[in-house]
Amino acid sequence: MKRILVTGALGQIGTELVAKLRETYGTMNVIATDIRACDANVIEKKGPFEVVDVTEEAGIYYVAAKYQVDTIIHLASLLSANAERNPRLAWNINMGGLINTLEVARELNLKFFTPSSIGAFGPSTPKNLTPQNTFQRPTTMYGLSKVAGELLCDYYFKRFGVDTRGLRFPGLISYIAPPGGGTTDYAVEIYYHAVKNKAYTSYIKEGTTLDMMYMPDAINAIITLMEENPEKLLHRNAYNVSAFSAAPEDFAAIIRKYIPTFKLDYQVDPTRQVIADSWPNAIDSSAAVNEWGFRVEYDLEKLTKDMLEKITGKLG
Ligand code: AKB
Repeated sequence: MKRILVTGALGQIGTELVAKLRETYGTMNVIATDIRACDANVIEKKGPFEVVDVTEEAGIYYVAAKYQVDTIIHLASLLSANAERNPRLAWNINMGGLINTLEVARELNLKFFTPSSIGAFGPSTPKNLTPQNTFQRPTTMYGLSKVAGELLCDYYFKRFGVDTRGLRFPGLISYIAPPGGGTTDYAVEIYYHAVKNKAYTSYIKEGTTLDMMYMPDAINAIITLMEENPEKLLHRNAYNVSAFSAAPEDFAAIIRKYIPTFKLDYQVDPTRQVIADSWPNAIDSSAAVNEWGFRVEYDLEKLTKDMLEKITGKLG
């Protein structure tokens, strides 16, 4: 990767990914794009930024050609809970945006990355040590857009030779930009509420275990995968990747090491609980480990210490 266009750059992943890519490849070589312009945003102030609506192919093509990029990292998408609220819009953005960016990658001969998700699995998928290749019959609009997206990326690779790559991300935890409309957002909220109120009401019920990862490990995984020799990538578009599995009470137990009076209670949101129940408990990341050396630095303990420190600093 030498010059990279990022869609959805103002989102949870994009904000941190753009900063890291600029540090690694040079500020002017990373073109941040998003559907919204945001004057106050640090991304815009520190390097190239363009407003791009991924449902319009011409706009993506124009920016990719203008900056002569060699890679597209396509992040713009609706997350699971928002997609359930607006299924038609989710289809248009998640599938329309993906095929448009893939077309631009095909036309301009660009490398391509887009994230899939544990949401690409469904109730018939084995819940524990979920294999790399297994049943994928998700029951959510988000999930089916992710499975279709994995297949579409396979198709563009096989049919047109586009160098597509992707990861099935778990819930991503971070303190810089908030997640927007996901099922796993509670795993971020719990830390903010712990610092501010020493209490959190979880919309996901006790005992619901899901895969998670800290953002620095997710960013590192994207860059490592994109830099890998393509011949090693047998499962190029949809590697299972996870750092650990945890339920809400597991987060609370570690938070109490730092905030002993922290209180967790529950008020379950049926929509997001149904989504969470349809996802695996713990996926198997061994294909990513074996094919391109996927590894993580943060487990739940280390992540919790860092999140609490950073949020305490941020909130003053
Ligand atoms: C969501 O909850 O929708 C996302 C995901 C796991 O893909 N964080």
